[in-house]
Amino acid sequence: MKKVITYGTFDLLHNGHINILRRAKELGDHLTVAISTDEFNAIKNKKAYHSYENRKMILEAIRYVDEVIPEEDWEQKIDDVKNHNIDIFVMGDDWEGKFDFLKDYCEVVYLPRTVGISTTKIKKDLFKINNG
Ligand code: C2G
Repeated sequence: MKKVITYGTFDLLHNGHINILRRAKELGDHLTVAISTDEFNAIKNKKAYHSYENRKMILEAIRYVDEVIPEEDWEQKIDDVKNHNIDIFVMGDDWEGKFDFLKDYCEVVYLPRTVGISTTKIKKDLFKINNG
């Protein structure tokens, strides 16, 4: 069984998230998603609208996702790859090159981001709608 992993906050789920999850799953048979905890988001200077528990529940409902684990720090990826017997690590190409250290442990694949959508854009657009 070919196992894939990807990481992210996945807040305010949108088509860009679904596109990367679908393509990641298409690379193997099993997809693990490591979702940033609320505490790790604070380290990433991100404030998610949905709590970790709700983001986890939402991701677990997606057909492409087989397992959800917490992402608590920047240092856990090598252990995650080892402990979960991961064959392929996947991230959007806004992270191109940032995780090449994992090439010693698994295949590293950066996939093109979906253009025109982001959680930040959603928040900005909603602010404009609600504030004229
Ligand atoms: N993504 C995408 N297209 C978009 C928006 C996001 O392909 N329009 C991808 C990102 O490239 C990432 C994943 O969706 O691979 C999750 O995006 P975020 O929730 O923004 O995750 P991020 O804050 O980049 O956290 O250790 C890695 C970090 O946890 C990644």
